[in-house]
Amino acid sequence: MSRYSFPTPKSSEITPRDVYLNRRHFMGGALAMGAVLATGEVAFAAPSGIEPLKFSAGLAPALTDKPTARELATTYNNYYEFGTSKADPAHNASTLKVRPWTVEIGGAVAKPRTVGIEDLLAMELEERIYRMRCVEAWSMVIPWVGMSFSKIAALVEPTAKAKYVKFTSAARPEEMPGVRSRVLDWPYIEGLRMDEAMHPLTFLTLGMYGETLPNQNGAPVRIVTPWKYGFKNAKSIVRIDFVEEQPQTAWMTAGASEYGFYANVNPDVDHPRWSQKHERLLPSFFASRATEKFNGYGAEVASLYTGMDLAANF
Ligand SMILES: Nc1nc2c(c(=O)[nH]1)N[C@H]1C(S)=C(S)[C@@H](COP(=O)(O)O)O[C@H]1N2
Ligand SMILES: [Mo]
Repeated sequence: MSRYSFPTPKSSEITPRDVYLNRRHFMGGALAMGAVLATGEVAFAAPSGIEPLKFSAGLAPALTDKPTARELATTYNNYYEFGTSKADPAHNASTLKVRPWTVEIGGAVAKPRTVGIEDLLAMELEERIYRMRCVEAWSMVIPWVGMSFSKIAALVEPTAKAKYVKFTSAARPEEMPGVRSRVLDWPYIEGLRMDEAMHPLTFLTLGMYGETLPNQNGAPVRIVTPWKYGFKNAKSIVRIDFVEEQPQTAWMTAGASEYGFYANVNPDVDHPRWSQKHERLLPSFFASRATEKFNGYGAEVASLYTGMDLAANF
């Protein structure tokens, strides 16, 4: 894995949360939502449960595009447990109880364990600014906070039988209105091949924009693989299993011909119902740009797929 050696962050590079609160943007948002007090200060209700995080800076391939506005990345979401339209999760996800929260990690491992969210938050965190690409042909640039998934694997010591990793999201009808209808086969299941999961870019994500995740973005813990379509990135994870067989994912159950297991971003393989050659980098709904193979992360990940037919294994 030596070709993936990222620079080691110095502790002097700890990024203050203010960097992503981006004063001007923040003030603008607050003015739109809140009231200006007589003192000139802006009063607004902070999103509940969101806390600042400590992390070291940037260990991802550099991007030319600037991060998407936080306001957009937290209000235009896919999270079917809270409804199928893009605005639903931001409206509905406050009912999800993200504390206490544990993740059961098991399967083909020497040391199965239950990890509390506090234990994960106490680990060394870093920020990764990743391009994200939804299968629906829109993209965003998001500053995530978390750690390489391989650190979690190291905790439980996968055995030689571990060929894939299966992620299971929470499915709580009382807290998640979408789970009361059968839009998908709940719980939401996703998976990665072992070498994909262990790739340094694969990110166990606890925060974004310098703070803990908003519920609509998958609080309190989700996975992020930036070279794959967004649906691979299971939100609000409660179980991680190291398994022998390729997991049957929720989207494969919904439509095996439309949503493959690999789901690598690939301009040459169209979705059966639309082209993947172009995408719209939000907030621009009009200017389309060429889709990049592996979402621009080919230098890092293409070697995982040497000799594989990526049209058959879409
Ligand atoms: N549990 C769960 N995880 C999910 C989804 C979902 O509906 N349920 N939607 C996926 C899709 S299609 C996308 S594009 C991303 C969106 O993540 P974001 O809202 O943080 O941008 O989450 C993915 N993870
Ligand atoms: Mo998506």
